[in-house]
Amino acid sequence: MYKPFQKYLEQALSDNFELTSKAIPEGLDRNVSERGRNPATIQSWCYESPEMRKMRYTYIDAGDSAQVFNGVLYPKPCYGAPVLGIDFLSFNKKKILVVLDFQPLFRDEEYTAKYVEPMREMYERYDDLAQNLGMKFYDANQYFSKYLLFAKTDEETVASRVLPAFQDYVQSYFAMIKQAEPNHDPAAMARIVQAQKDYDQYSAERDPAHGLFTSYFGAEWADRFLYEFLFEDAVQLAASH
Ligand code: BLA
Repeated sequence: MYKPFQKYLEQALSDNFELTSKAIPEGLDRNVSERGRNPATIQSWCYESPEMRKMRYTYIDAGDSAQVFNGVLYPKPCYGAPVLGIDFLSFNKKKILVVLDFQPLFRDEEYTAKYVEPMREMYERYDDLAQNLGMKFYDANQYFSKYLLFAKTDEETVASRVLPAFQDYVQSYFAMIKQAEPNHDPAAMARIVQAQKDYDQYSAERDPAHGLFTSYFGAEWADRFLYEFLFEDAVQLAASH
C-alpha cells in the first residue's frame, strides 16, 4: 500500500544526494515471521550523503494484516535542520494512520522562525490531513512541529491525498537541506549531536512499534532493531522493557 511512497523516496534520494550505503547491523536488515495470520516481511535500507549522516527507512509487508512504511532522515551535525520523520501505517486495511513531519530538534523562537514557519504554506495545502488527533505515546510538544500531518484515513485518501502531500514534504525538505549553510563551529555542532541523540533516546523509549516487532520477531530481535538500528544513538537502560 505504501510501496509507491518508498519508490518515490528512493528516486528523490538518488536525484538529490550523492548516496553511499550505510551498513545495517547483521540480521537486522531483513526478517520474516510466520507467526501472524499472514507471513510478515520487514526490510530496511540505510544511506548517507555529504549532507545527511543517516537516512533510513523500513517497510513491513504482512499483506492485508499490516503495511508499514517508516523512516527518519538525519542531517549531519553542521546542519541544525529538523529530521524528516515518516510513519505510515495500515492494519487490516481498516486502521490507517499517517504521520509526516519536519521534526524540530529545538523549540526556541529563532529555530521555529527558521525551520518551522516556512512549512506553513505547504501545510495549508493539506489541512485535511492535519486532524489534531491526540497523542497517546508521544508528547505533541516534543519533536513535533505545529505543521505535522497526522491523520486517520482510508486507502483511497492515501493514494489521492497522502501521496501528493508526501511528495511535496519530501521535495521541500530536500530543498531546505540543499540550500542550508553548514556551520562547523564545534560548540554549535556538539549541540546538534546532543539534540539528535536526545531525539533517538526519546523515540526509542516511546516507540509504539516495540510490541509489534516483538509479536512478529521476538523480544530480543525487537530490542536489537530498536537500539542498534532505528535509534542507534539511544542507550538502552537495563530492564527498560
Ligand atoms: C504511532 N507508530 C505508531 C504506532 C505504531 C507505529 C505501531 C501506534 C499506532 C496505534 O496503535 O495507535 C509504528 N514506529 C512504528 C514503526 C516503526 C516506528 C513500524 O518507529 C519503525 C519501523 N513515529 C515515527 C516517526 C514519527 C512517528 C519517525 O517512528 C514521526 C513522523 C510518529 N507514530 C507517530 C505518531 C504516532 C505514531 C505521532 C501516534 C502516537 C500517539 O498516539 O502518541
